Amino acid sequence: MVVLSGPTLEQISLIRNHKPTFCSHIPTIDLSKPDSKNLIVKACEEFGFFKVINHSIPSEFMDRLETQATNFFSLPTAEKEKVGLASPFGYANKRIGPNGDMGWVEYILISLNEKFISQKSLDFFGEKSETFGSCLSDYISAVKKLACEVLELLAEELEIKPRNSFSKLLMDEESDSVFRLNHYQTCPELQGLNCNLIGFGEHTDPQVISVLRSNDTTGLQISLRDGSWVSVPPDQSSFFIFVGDSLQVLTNGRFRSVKHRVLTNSHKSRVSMIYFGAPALREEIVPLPMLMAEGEESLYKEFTWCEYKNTAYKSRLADDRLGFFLKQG
Ligand code: GA4
Repeated sequence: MVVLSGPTLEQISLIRNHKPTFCSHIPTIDLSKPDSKNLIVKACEEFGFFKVINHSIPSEFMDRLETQATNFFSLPTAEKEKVGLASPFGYANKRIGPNGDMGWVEYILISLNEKFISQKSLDFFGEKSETFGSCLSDYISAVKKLACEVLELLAEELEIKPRNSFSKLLMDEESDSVFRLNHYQTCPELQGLNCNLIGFGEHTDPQVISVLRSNDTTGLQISLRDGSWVSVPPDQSSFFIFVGDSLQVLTNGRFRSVKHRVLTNSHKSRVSMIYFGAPALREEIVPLPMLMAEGEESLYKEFTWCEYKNTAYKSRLADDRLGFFLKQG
């Protein structure tokens, strides 16, 4: 029997004798190739997930931010807490969201919504840490552009006009997008025990689209249509894209918001950076009329991003949040 000490460790789920199945067929989109549009649509329908290569974002952007993040996470706790304690924005260790979810992860969550950016994080990333601030803004502008490019390719392939029908949601000045830096430390107490802690429990992302980049450490898993979990081989030079709940609704269920989770690696810590592209709070999340066949009805009740986000923050990580908005059920 595995005996773990410490009150917080006991609250974090553990997977024993976990033998990861590596997914050999993660859809991979080469953005330099013209046939990518068609493959992106297929990947969004089948997996709600894909990997992007040849994306033209300079690797320095990723490397510089990773170095800044690693330096930040190696600071003493009291220093890290100066960013402000996450509620939801700021720094937190193990606590995820407001409803009791726990994971073996420490993170910084940053609002990109100009109206809500907290003064504390501005002080921290702006004045006190100019380099961190500038690495963050270079990186975020680049991944936001990538997210928009992907959304525009999707719109073209689906023959949605104008081609910015999805991307304009992220480009809106009041877009409520979020950025997250996660640090999954190794857990010394588990070394040699053939166990993995849940770093970030299973969930779908509520937003439109998420763009993830991690260092070269395993841990990310996605859930396939049959409910099985597969591990995603890490690739620090590529980006991984997730369809979020809002994009599932905008396509009336044609695209799949993918369930994913992160297990900790007992030998090597993992650092990931994720951009969550979201609409403005006032935006209605309804299927695009151009995607609806004649007589087709929306599968979902009408809601704004603000309403969906409020529901998300009342839910537990693993809840089926879209289920609350299904017309039938
Ligand atoms: C999951 C996706 C993003 O990381 C996030 C998370 C948010 C949080 O960590 O504050 C939530 C989670 C996420 C969904 C349900 C609620 C809210 C934690 C949680 C239990 C920033 C987001 O937007 O939703």
